[in-house]
Order: sequence, then structure tokens, then C-alpha cells
Amino acid sequence: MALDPADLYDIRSELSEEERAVQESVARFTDERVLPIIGDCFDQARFPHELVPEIAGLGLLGATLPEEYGGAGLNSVAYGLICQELERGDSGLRSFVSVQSSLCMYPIFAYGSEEQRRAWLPRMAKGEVIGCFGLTEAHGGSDPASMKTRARRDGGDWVIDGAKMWITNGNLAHVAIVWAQTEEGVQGFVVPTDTPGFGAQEIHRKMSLRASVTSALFLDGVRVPEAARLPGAQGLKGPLGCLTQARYGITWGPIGAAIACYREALAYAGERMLFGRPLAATQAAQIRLAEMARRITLAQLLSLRLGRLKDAGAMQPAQVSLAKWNNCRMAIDIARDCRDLLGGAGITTEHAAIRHGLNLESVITYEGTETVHQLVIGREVTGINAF
Ligand code: TGC
Ligand code: FAD
Repeated sequence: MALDPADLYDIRSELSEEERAVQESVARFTDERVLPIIGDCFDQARFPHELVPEIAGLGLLGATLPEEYGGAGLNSVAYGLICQELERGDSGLRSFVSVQSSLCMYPIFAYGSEEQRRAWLPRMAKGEVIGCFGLTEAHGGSDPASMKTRARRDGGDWVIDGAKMWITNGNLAHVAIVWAQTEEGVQGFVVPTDTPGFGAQEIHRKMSLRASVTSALFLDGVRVPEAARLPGAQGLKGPLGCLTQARYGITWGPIGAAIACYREALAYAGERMLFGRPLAATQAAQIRLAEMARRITLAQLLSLRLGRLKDAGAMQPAQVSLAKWNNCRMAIDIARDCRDLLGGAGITTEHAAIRHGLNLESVITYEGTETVHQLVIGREVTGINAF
């Protein structure tokens, strides 16, 4: 029996019935609702906002959270498959879901009070409330410990001053998870974006993640009550703990982007007649396509193993770093190679490779650059901190 070119090791057979059902339903959504419009969205630099209710209706926001908070109670592998299938459509949609689920709903669930959970999570799961996550600042995203945004106590309130940069969903958000330095170390605040002194400005001229909203946030004397502080987050490990959740999902997402590019190039090479034979009949093209299949297979195995470790409660942040580094590098290389195999046709958004390749420039940078993740592994294996 012929193997599936995008699943040479039959990884699907390793999935439970529920995991397969989740993958199928998101794959259908991507095929029917995302792919027909996403090239235009990217060209027009437009986030497809109209898809949010459907994404919520499919249970993709906060999918791993318990049902009592509006979640779908899915396991981590199912969440990974959601990321993979969404990013097969576009990294922008996966980013939207990553930020909402892992960077906004997760900290409210993990570090929030019961009142905060009940106030925000069910509406966020329905997509009625959109969140953003403000950690990065303009002077150096890789080093969040250098944060300048400050929150100071004023009576029973907190007053926050500072600015954040490169914030996904910034101009869409109804609520921002803002990380600020305080006298007791870094703390997180749940800030409604209509609070006086809060502003968001969209970043334009992006050549990457054009179907996603990216913004700068400004906080000028933003006053919030003590009840807006996340009581369970103390120090930088609060935001870094959220990053571990999001980075886990991001290990899966680029597999989807790579599969989209690879399938497109495979089909194109089979039909493109050059020098009297299909491009796919040349040894050079076959070696390139085989190389893509090899790297996709390894990435699939890595993420599946990581997901099983996560579901067993045994996943370590350094393991996430290795997979984030490997899978982003795998996908960006494959997107570039697919673009080349498409020749001139590969330079327009009629084909997906260049769009995915450009998107992956962000994906390999955000949530820890490739270098940051390499240095995390370097530290793990040598025991020496090189940061
Ligand atoms: P250090 O200051 O030594 O550690 C602070 C505390 O945090 C703990 N920790 C972690 N906990 C959970 N998960 C992780 N990944 C953690 N990494 C560290 C650590 O154990 C320590 O705990 P404690 O109890 O000792 O206080 O910090 P470090 O030296 O470990 O970290 C340095 C470095 C460079 C790795 C870290 O600063 C880093 O990861 N920098 C990159 C910043 C980053 O990734 N920013 C992403 C912003 S959000 C984003 O990009 C969203 S894009 C979303 C989208 O659109 O999809
Ligand atoms: P820098 O940290 O200035 O890095 C510049 C270069 O220096 C990189 O090549 C880096 O690898 C390298 N470098 C860093 N440290 C070292 C070292 N020790 N040794 C050698 N080289 C090093 N942030 C949020 O908080 N929330 C969001 O929602 C969010 N969404 C984003 C969406 C997009 C589209 C993008 C592009 C970014 C987003 N970010 C977000 C910010 C993202 O996390 C940062 O861009 C990223 O962490 C890198 O920070 P920086 O851009 O300041 O680059």
C-alpha cells in the first residue's frame, strides 16, 4: 500500500479517536473556510475577523481548559493538532488561537483568582472577548528581564506605566495580559483595553503575518484595582510559564505550514514539464522532496512525543525549546525550497509557499528566537548559562 507522502510513518495511527476527530474537523475548517480567502487576506493585510465565531464554535479557544470555564477539556496532543491544521491555512490564524488560548486564557486559568476565571474565561472561549499578551518591549524582546514597564501601588489600586511592542491581537483585544515590574518583582495584570490611559497602535508595512494584527501598546497611568492582578504569578517565571504553553503549540504549527508547501510543490513538480519530462522525474527534484518528507516526519515525531510528555506532566521547557527551534527551522527551509521549485510561479500569493515562508520569518523570531532556543539547549547540555 502506498504511504501518505505527508505522513510517511503513519503517525495518524498513533492518535486516539478523539485526537483524529479534532484534527479532521479543523482540517475541514481550514480547507473550506480558510484556504479560499487567505491569499487575499494576506495581500490586503487583513485578519479574517469573520472566522472568529466559527473558530470559537469549533471549541478551538482554550481547548485544553476544563468545560466549566468554557474549554473543551482536550489533551495537549489535540491542541497541537489544532495548531498544525490552522497553520496549514496560515500562521496568522494559529497565532490568533495561540495568543488567545496559551497566552491569555492560560495565565488567567493558571495564575488567576476564581473571580477572574469566571469573569473572563467563558467569554474568551466564545470569542466574545479577545485577548492580547504584552511582554515584549522595544528595547529587547529576547531579554524580558530588562522590562521597563512599571506597576506601582496607589491605595488599593495599581498604576501601570510603560509600552509594549509587537503585540499580536493588540488592536483587536478587549483585554490585555500586561506584565510589569513591581517592587515585588514581575507581576501580571488583566487590563481591559478600554481603561483610560491604555492605547494600541497597529504596526503596518509588515511583510510577514500580514493576515494577523500586530500592535504597539501604550500604558500611561493605567489604573486597575488589586483584583486585576494575577495572584498566582510572581516573577519572570509567570510569563515564561505562559511561553512554554504557547511554544509547545508552535512546535506543531509549522508542521502544518511545511505540509502545505510540500504538498503544493509535490503536485506542481508532478505536472511541470521541463526538458520533456515532469520536474518530479529529475533526481535533483526527488532528492529535495525526499529531504522535505524526512524533515517533516522527524518534526511530527518530535511534537507527538512532546505532546505525550506534556499530557503525562513530564514535559521540560528545554524540550520545548529543542522542538520549537527544530520545527521552525524545518518549515522555513522547506517553504523556501518549495518556493524555488515553483519557479516564477512561486513568487505570488497564488501559491502558498511564499506566504508561508514570509510568515515563518515571524514564527522563527517570536516566542524566543532561534538563537534563544539554541542557547537554552546549550545551557541544558553544558550546565553553563551563556545569556
Ligand atoms: P531566568 O531569569 O533565569 O528565569 C526566571 C524564572 O523563570 C523560570 N523559567 C521558566 N519557567 C517556565 N517556562 C520556561 N520556559 C522558563 N524559562 C525560565 C526559571 O526557572 C526561573 O524560575 P525561578 O523559580 O528560578 O525564579 O530566565 P532564564 O535565564 O531561564 O531565561 C532567559 C531566556 C532568554 C531563556 C528568557 O528570557 C526567554 O525565553 N527569552 C525570550 C523571550 C520570549 O520568548 N518572548 C516571547 C514574547 S511573547 C510572543 O512572542 C508571542 S508571539 C505569539 C503569537 O502570535 O503566536
Ligand atoms: P532582539 O531580542 O533584539 O533580538 C535581535 C537578534 O539578537 C536576534 O537575532 C536574536 O536571536 C539575537 N540575540 C538575542 N540574544 C542573543 C544572545 N544572547 N546571543 C546572540 N544573539 C542574540 N511579544 C509579546 O510579548 N506578545 C506578542 O503577542 C508578540 N507577538 C509578536 C508577533 C510578531 C509578528 C512578532 C514579529 C513578534 C511578536 N512578539 C510578541 C515579540 C517577539 O517575542 C520578539 O520579537 C522576540 O522575542 C525577539 O525580540 P526582539 O524582536 O526585540 O529581538
